[in-house]
Amino acid sequence: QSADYRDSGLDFGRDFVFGSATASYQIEGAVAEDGRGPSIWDTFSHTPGKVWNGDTGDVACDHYHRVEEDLDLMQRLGLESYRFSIAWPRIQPTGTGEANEAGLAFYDRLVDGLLARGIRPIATLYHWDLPQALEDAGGWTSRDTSFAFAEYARIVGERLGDRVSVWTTLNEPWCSAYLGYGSGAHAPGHTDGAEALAAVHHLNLAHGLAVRALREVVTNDPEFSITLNLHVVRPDGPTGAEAARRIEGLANRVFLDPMLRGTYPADVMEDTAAVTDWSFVHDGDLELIHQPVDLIGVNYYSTVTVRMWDGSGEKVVADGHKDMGGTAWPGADGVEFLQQPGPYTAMGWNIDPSGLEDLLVSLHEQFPDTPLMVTENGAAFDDEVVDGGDGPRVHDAERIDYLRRHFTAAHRAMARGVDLRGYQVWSLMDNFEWGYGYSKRFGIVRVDYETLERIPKDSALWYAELIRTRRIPG
Ligand code: PNW
Repeated sequence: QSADYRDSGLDFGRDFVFGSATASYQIEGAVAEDGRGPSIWDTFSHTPGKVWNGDTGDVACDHYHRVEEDLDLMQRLGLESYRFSIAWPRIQPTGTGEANEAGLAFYDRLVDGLLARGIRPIATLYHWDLPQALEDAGGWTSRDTSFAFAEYARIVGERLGDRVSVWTTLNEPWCSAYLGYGSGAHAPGHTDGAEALAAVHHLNLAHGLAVRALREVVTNDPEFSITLNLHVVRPDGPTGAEAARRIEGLANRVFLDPMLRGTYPADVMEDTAAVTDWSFVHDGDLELIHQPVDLIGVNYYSTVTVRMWDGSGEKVVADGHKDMGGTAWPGADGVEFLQQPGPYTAMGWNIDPSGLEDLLVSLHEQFPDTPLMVTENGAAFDDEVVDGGDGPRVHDAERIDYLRRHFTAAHRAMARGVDLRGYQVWSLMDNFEWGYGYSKRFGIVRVDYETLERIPKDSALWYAELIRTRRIPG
């Protein structure tokens, strides 16, 4: 059992960048406005049976129309950065060709609104809303998508490349590849391990090509990064190390190695040889993927515990993924994911801040010259709205406790020498939680989906105090 991490008073210093994060499809709504084309998440969410309750992002938090109000909210909370994503189908409705001026203008206003309030823009180019037209041509199983992505990156870089502080190419390519094409839990909902591994490579290639394209057009010396949901894998028993090697390979090293070392892990290629021959990796691709990055973005929520299944009894697969008929782990059929000890969030994800400390320290040891940023951390809980006398209140003590413990973990990692530059809490507001629709609330601000009113939860006020004082509140 880990130390409880419930510290207060720890000082993060002046330079640490405290912010919060969202993503386009999860908050914007206005899916058919100003020339936006359809994305794979429009298609997926409108397909019966894919998303809880038939929820879609059609309206979401209506952020597209409430951007000024949301900017004012960020300012009131004292955010120093805002991590948002750009919807590719607003910029290029079919994924290639002419830029759509209205789409560029929206993000132009957002970035100017942030700068006017002293908030640093952290822009993610791809948080899962692939133009549907590109999916119809093969999506991430096609290498053409990587080259289309570089074109899109160039268009956005030309427009915003004088004002964005941090560019992130992709958000969690693990999810795009394995949940999108392997398990079927995310758009486009395919269940084919070979497709998932092809998607891994084309996402890696897209990252490299986009960094190269952005570097050519930006003018303000920003930082370039990628955001990964690296898995913190705990081994169990005598076969735990073997199982952990496989899962760390598929989840972590298959992204980190090409991007930061210019190689694919040989053991992962061997483990998956029966699934794919990796012929989608062409000569020269690894050099293209291996672009210098200034920052690794870390999304952290929880941990997994693994061992090899001994073939007897029912295989345990408590990896937290909805079973849509495929697998998120091609070539790792023999791995068991054990039920984690609690406590849990409303997602059923175990709460373990030691995983964040371990992950940050491990990354720092592997890549000592690359600074880190927590680009997502936060929790869904079943919030209750109560009458506070002068209006509705959400006393989300569990979320405050979750954040306190994870900020403590981050601080401990820093005390151990990790160069951690900032922390973007997921999420600024309740939003469309992918396959779970609006049933899971991650916000530090509540969204009333009837009135679309924003109500800062107690966690938002707690976070505002942390930002103001630089210390974890008592
Ligand atoms: C991340 N999984 O998603 C995303 O970057 C956010 O958009 C999302 O809202 C947040 O975490 C909370 O879920 C994930 O199944 C979705 O392992 C699913 C998984 C991991 C991350």
